[in-house]
Amino acid sequence: MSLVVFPFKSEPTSLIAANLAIATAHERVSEVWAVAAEEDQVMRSVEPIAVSISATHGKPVSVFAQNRIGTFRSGKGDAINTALKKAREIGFERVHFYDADITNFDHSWIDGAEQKGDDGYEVVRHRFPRAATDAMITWMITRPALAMLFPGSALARIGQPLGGELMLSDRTVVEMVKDPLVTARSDWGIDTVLTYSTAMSARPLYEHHVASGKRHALYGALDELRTMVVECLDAVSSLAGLPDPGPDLDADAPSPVPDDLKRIVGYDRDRTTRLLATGWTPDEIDLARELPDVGVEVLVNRERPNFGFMNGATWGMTLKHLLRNFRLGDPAWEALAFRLWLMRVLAYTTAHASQGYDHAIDYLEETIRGYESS
Ligand code: GDX
Ligand code: MN
Repeated sequence: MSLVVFPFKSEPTSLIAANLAIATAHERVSEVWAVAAEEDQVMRSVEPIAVSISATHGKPVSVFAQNRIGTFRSGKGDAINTALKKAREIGFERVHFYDADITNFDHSWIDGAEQKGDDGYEVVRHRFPRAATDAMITWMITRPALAMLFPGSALARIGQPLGGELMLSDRTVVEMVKDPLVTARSDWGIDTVLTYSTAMSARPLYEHHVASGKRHALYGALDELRTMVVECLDAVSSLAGLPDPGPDLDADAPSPVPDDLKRIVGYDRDRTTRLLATGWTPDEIDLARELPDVGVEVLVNRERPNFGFMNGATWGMTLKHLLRNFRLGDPAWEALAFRLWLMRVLAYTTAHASQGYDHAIDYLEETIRGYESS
């Protein structure tokens, strides 16, 4: 039987409750866990709801706080590792993970993964369309970097390498709990290293397609994503030089994207543009001067927004420089990496996302193929 795990931090209690109830009601699911960031008010508000869902369905539904396991900032990775470790001790046939903020979660997610598990796949990843200006870390950092580091491999083609929605067989759980790359990664880097390590452990991976897309909380100004940007950049650069998992990847065929998803705006462009000028330090300016080719253009941002130059090719070159030189924890590097990513996101939004969903996604896919052969 299967376990379903939701890491949660600050989602509305009603949304967490709805998702816990959906998972608990599924016939394949024998137990559900909600792993809190800490023992706070959110966790206390979920506890009584879990008790009542458990009583309704006659299955254990547990709410507990994550342990300190990794060596990076304590974040989502500690929650995932806490669940993996505990699941390994108890023993479940399969373990599913879902973000707690999904607003269109239903049994089809669990069914899709379970069916492929029945077909023998040990790792099933959910893949789904997202708004053209959502997933900007996936599109601008993780997918390009995986394409550059592992050209021709499954890692260069996985649709949602940062997705928190996946199912692992018990054997895969055992492998992940033993893998220091995974157990160390307590921060936002967890999704990246899990993608890599599961690709190495279970071949081939399966990507299950969720046609309705992933609906979840979106962003205001993109500074809300600053920590995620630098941690995901660090995580993917930590994979440089590691073995390649090979090309095999099985997946559902894509399907038409819902029209309303095509119209969703992922972030606030004006508030994000204002971030380009703020907070430059002498150390960040020095690092920007050393960027290959783009230093002068980048530094214009101290005076006025300037990002049109950050096209796909220029970003590819800049990202390569970041993959080699970026240092997590160094304030100047973190500020510069985040700012460069903002320029890339704004350039893409202005030149491509503005031309409509289908154009934008085709363009993004084409950039990934370009990075793979660069
Ligand atoms: N227990 C715990 N502890 N849960 C956390 C923590 C933490 O420190 N931080 C976040 N979470 C939960 C959160 O409550 C949610 O359920 C899930 O983790 C994902 O967080 P969210 O804020 O919704 O992330 P976002 O911005 O949706 O990012 C997702 O997509 C990114 C991407 O594809 O770009 C998420 O799956 C990221 O891991 C992924 O990088
Ligand atoms: Mn989310």
